[in-house]
Amino acid sequence: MTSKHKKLNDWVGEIAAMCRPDAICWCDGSRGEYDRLMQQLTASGMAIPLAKRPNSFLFRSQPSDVARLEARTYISTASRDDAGPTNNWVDPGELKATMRGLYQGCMRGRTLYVIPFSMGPIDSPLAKIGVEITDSPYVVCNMHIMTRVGTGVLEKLGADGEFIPCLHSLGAPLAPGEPDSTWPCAPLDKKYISHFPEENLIWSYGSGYGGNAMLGKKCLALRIASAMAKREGWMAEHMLILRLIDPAGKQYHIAAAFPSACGKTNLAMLTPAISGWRCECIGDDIAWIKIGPDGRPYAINPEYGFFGVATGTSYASNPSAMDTIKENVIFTNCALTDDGDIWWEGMDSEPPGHAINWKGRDWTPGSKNPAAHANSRFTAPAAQCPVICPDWEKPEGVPIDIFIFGGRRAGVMPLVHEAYDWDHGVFMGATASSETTAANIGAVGNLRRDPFAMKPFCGYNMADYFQHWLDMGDRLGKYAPRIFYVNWFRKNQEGKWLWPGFGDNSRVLKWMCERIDDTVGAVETPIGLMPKEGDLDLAGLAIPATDLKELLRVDADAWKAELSDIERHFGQFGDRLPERLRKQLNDLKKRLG
Ligand code: SAT
Ligand code: MN
Repeated sequence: MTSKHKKLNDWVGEIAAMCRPDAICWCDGSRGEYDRLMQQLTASGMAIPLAKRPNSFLFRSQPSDVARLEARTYISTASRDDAGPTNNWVDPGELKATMRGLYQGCMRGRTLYVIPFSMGPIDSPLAKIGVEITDSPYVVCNMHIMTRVGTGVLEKLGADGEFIPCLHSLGAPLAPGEPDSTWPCAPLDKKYISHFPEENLIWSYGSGYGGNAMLGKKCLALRIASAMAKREGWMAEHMLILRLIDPAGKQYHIAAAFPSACGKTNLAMLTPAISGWRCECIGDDIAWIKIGPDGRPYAINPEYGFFGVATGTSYASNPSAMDTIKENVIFTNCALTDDGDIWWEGMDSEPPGHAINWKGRDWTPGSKNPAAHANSRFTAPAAQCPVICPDWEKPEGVPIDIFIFGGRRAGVMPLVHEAYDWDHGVFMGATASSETTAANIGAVGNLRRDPFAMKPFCGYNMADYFQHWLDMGDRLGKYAPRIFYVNWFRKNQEGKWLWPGFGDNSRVLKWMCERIDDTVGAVETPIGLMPKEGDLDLAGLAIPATDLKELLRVDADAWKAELSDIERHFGQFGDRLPERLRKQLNDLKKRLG
């Protein structure tokens, strides 16, 4: 099969000539196709069917291929400055030459799959079409869940529609008769996740994991889309989208940006601890936002599934996620129990007496190695989420009322503060910070500035991205969402978390809703507007008064110490940093005295 689209057919032909696969398969996105591939993967030992979860499979990656690889991720623009100081850059000509060398014959012994996919509901004016070429059937199955795949996409593409070419190879050709490994991939120094935003092109080589390989997600929907959004006047953000409904039935739509593995999926599927309030999930990772005909910002979730962190997920922390992953799920790097189920640290159940850990070895409780990898994942259809919003596939999206930024900080950052105005909110986003997690290869727990949680995902110069946020605020005017900053992770002297988090986070969201309805006031502090004593709804929550005080304390000395770090952070952008953000920094300095 080929398509009616000459440019697409030519591209597939060109890639096949370079990569030399044994066969070419055009994916139709059907259930039959998924089942066939999973059968093959099971037969070859890569997929382990789970007796306890219908149509669900466990995969174990190679220990070197367990997360995103920021050090091997490139934004390749003609001018280095256009990628900016927060991205790795190599000249496009040079990078393509290197990668072409790697791609030569890289699919020998394998099948080349062509995956036409839509990011966003196919009929949405905000949707974009991509076509991924991959030699990984595991990636095909994940793409089936994470994006809208198949013939409907080719129909929309027609003979000359626009698509974003996404090339992926495991970088592990097979000689005739050579047995395959259960997780083929290339060595670290041969892995590349490359983006050419000036021509909307993605080339990934050598990794089979997550966003390195399912190219619709971080590569297309964030890195390439952010650059397109800048050019076209919309926004591609690393944000969950949720609908909060108050006891009277009033709806509020919230989009929130946190770095990977900081609880986005948990917040997106929140079970409110306050009575009468409900939450519906629209997306857990990415928001595409465009100004609608009425002037308000409308958001869609471009994805079709969740690629959530499994480790730590439990009925206590996220019951909706647990109910989402009962069937039709791909698990990666979880532990396997003797009765054919998965397990990970932090799951409600007692640890199994024996399991096979994510490396495929025997594991018993007390073993010094974890059973599941800290970045173990589930890939599950969004439609299976019990609190999925009935409007989650609305082509025009939902109108956003509130933006939230945040990160994981043991100190300094209070539970919540509100921006004085849009520019101040952009400053909060631009200076957002977090302790690093296992979602990226590298040290865990180091503090880093992660502006708008987009540091690993912004496909152009971050300073220009800041300017884009300022421009969008100017265009939105009175319809600009209010901006808040939260930190669920503040700790006391003993290193214990002060805030219970999870369902109790609804208390903080309620305060935000009351702020936008103007039914509660706020205290003006040097860093922003904060809840007045008694304004946070704490009914039914036994939290010591001293803990609450500490959660809402503005530590002026610690903030003053932050200023030099913010200055250093801004300094890297030189003249490209918008003047309006420099002014915000000076204003903060003045307020801190
Ligand atoms: O980039 S991934 O898709 O592997 C996950 C993440 O970082 O949130
Ligand atoms: Mn993410």
